[in-house]
Amino acid sequence: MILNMKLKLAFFSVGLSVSLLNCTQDELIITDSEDSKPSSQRIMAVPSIKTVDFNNRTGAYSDYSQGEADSDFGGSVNTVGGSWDPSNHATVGNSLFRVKLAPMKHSATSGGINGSGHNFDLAVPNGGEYELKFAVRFENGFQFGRGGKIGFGISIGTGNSGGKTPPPDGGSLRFMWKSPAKYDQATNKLINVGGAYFVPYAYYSDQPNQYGDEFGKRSSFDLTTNQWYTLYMRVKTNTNTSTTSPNGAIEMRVGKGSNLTKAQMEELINKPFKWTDTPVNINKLSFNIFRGGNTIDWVTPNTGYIHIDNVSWKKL
Ligand SMILES: [Ca+2]
Repeated sequence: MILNMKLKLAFFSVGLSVSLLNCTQDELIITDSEDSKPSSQRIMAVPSIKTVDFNNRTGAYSDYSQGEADSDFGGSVNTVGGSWDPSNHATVGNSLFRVKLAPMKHSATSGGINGSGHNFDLAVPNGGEYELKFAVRFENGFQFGRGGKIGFGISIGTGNSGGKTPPPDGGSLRFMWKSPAKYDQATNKLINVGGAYFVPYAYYSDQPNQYGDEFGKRSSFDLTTNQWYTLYMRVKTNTNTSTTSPNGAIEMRVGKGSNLTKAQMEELINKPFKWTDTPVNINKLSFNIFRGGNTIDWVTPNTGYIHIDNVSWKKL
């Protein structure tokens, strides 16, 4: 149904005849029949199990093209919130993926989420349960500021994010990093600088507030720069709609080190969970790195970089 909606949107947006070359549940390719150049209309799902280590991207950091990313992830990297890499926010090199966070930007300053960082999503084969793991490192000199969205997440049904009203058939799970710091306009400095940490960040039908739920959970350790962390999440969608005995699940783990096993990581949350009022499947992985929040206290004066490595996902 989601693919059908995307198809219809593609028909409207192109305004030309399009041909559907290949359509299975796992793979959907749309091309423009009147000029065959690859375009943003192309939507090809990534495999249901995959590891991406960027070890083919040796040499110094350079712009990460959408085509290179398509090749590495095994499907289309679909832009979110604007075009791919509008201002060199995505680079690859040293066997890593690196995202730049621009100074004085948050999710609602000029350029939106891509003005602050870099964002895309990956269509995955529909499934009731996925797990996902990746490693992150804050580069030397990184100012944690108040926080932001970090790395890969799982999108359920129609998805939801950005403080929008929870739909009956959509949700999402991501990580954020946070700290007590805030940007102070009067002095052009960060104030209340203190220990940074990871939190869960979930949108679901019964969420208590407008923005994502952190469930009162956080990593027990303080984050430092130049240290690898592994982040793990598992989402099982609910097929019943019971609030007292839901048959879905939410699980998130974090740990210090790269490419940790699940057993080596600290459990942030792991419980039966109802994601949506209407049972739906997982159909996308999200990638978000940006600061915010949407108020000035989320920005930082300096440019910052976050490194990503060893991304893996699996349909369970
Ligand atoms: Ca690597």
